[in-house]
Amino acid sequence: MLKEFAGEELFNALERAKAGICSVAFDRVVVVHHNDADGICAGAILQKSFSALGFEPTLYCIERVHPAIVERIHRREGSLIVYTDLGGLAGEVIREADGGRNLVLILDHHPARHVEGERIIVVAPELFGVSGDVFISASTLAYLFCRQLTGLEMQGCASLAVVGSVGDYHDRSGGILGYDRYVLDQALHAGEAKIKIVDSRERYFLHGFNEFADVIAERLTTLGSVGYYSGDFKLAREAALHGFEERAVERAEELKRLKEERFRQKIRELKQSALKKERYVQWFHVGRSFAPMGVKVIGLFCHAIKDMSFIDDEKFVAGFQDFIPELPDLGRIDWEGVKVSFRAPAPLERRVLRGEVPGLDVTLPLATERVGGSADASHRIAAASMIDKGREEMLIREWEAVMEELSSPSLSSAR
Ligand SMILES: [Mn+2]
Repeated sequence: MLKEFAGEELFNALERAKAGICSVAFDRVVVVHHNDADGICAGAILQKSFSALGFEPTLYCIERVHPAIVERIHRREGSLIVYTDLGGLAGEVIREADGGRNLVLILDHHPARHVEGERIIVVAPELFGVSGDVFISASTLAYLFCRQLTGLEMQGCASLAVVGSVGDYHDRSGGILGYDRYVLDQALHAGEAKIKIVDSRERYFLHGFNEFADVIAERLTTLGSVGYYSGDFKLAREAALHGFEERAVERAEELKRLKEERFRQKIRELKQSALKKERYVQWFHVGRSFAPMGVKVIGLFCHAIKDMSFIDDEKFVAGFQDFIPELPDLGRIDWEGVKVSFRAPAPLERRVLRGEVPGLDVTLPLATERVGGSADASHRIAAASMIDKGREEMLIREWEAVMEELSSPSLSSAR
């Protein structure tokens, strides 16, 4: 069924993964998933499926892959460790940290790299040209994998895949497409979902939740990312598997209010001259003042303020947030890091898109590399990186230098 729809490549990749898993003995399953709606739904699908196979998986929710985190997860041996919605580019790091003690499976829809190794399997549609940004979410990939592995159509899993796809905004063109659509069709056929057209856009009503997929996704992302350090991703996982209890809905609302309050407070501080201005960027550091919110939030915050009147709209906006090395369920890890997010105010955004100003997809990864950090998502008008704590000013200096180097002479003379 999938084979006809998907063609050979994904089908074969899933078959290879299944064969790899069936050929190795393990007594424990560990699922490592991202903390947004897509990652949480993918984790829930894997949990449900491995439970049906008689395993009680241990789940870890993380915001990003870092060697110190991976080492902590891979301490024991004899497990199957599945990464989902992250890890695509970190296969080498994971393989090294594991040292062949466990079997590793990476199921990711982000850009990915092949990894050579007998005990590591990477299934990443981007590797054969399928855009994970448009056609397949991590939840869809987890769903397809689990169906292939178990041979079962697990009730509710197709619905979860739809939530994950919508959570990653794969419905942004009016409805979800590609593999995500294929799984939506499964949910429709199973009577789990119906499509409603609202303002010329599709919305997916899921009977199991008695709610629309976009509403569910927003709640899951809020619980998982705003409530990351307070462990509210566990409530999100519960809700994904068994539906939303009143207290999960209330907690999501409470976290939303917490985020808004912290944002308002921070905006007041920034207006009172907490912004540092360089030639090309204005920047600030929130330290740990956003806790218990995870580091995804600094990006949301930069996005929220970038067009406010106290912002100089000719300079980029950059915000730093401490990565707290005390992780829920994992404990203290041996790394002190900082996340930095860059955004462009609207007028500058237009100049970047016209090619008059170098894009963040080029400048931030270059500067990040110079300070020994690692780039996260990098787009022309929005990008983020993780660097070691204490190198914030160094990163700003290097980024300014990169801007100087790449800015055209006509641009500098116009200033
Ligand atoms: Mn995703």
